[in-house]
Amino acid sequence: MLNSNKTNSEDLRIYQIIDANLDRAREGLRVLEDWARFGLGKEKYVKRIKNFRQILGKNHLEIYKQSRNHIEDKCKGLTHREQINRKSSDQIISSNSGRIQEALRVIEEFSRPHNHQLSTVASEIRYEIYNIEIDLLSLSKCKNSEEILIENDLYVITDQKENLLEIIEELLIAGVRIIQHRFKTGTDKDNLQEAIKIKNLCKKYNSLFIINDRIDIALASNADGIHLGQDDLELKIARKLLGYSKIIGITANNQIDISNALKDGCDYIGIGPVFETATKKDKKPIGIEKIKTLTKDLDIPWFAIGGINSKNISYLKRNGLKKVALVSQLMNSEDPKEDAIIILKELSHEN
Ligand code: TZP
Ligand code: MG
Repeated sequence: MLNSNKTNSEDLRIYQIIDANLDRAREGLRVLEDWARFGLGKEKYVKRIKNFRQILGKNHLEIYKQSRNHIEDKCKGLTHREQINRKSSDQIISSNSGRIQEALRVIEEFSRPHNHQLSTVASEIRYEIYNIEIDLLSLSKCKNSEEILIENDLYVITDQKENLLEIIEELLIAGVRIIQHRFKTGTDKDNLQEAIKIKNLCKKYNSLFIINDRIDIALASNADGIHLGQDDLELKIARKLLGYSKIIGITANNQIDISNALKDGCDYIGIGPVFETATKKDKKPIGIEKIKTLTKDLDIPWFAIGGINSKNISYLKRNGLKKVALVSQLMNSEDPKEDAIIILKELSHEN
């Protein structure tokens, strides 16, 4: 708390510095909060940032506010060319994070002799903002991945093939925008080399590159995300390892799996097999009716999988299964590009 009752001219100047910087920090926090809320829709970050604003608000003592009118500020309203040049959301987030960090540092220094509590609070929030800035910038990138998931109805999963790179490029040329690389045999070294090549292809065509099962290969190949089944590493652990800039998809075939996946923040869900399929012979089909019930209130992208081909897509669509994931039809196709074009057309038809 404040150590002195006497307010001399130097105190006033110091209070004025603290007053101005508390305002600066709170304004900057509001910018980050609104981006987290409206730009990213991330409630967890909204709550954290709002809490900081409220803590600073509580510490914005009357004595600081009153100092505002006592000494004229000749630099009021000065702007820098950089402020006018800010364009992208990322630039706005970076510059406002910097502004908050600077303001908090000033508060920390000038309040230390007379208000130790405020100095400590400023220092703690400043450190938190360093992390929040990085997270918000990563989440902006993740938003692009989320958009690709929302906007695209065809999700293609690879099978191990001699000419896999050629097949994938054909699919990308046809307009496929989501590729999951799935491999169950081979050495880690070879699989990583192949993953890196596919990642580069996907990047060239602005497409999502997701790795099945292997978080280490996903990280090493800088994939956009990972797809995990119920027997793979837990979503919470994957999130810890991958952070928020990567998407995480989950295979979930019952209400409990779906609720858990949503609670732990998964980005999309795969449900199936819809029909019997040679690709997963050991799995019993779960059928359209069950999928319809399970996905009734699902508000993240979800893809039906298993035995889907160009002939049954319109039937699936009529039943509300609008997004599909395919392996064999495209991996075993004589003409992957042509087949992908037909499937994409089927998916986009109003039926
Ligand atoms: N998960 C459920 S079914 C399936 C997976 C990975 C395989 C689907 O393969 P296909 O060849 O499209 O039926
Ligand atoms: Mg798996």
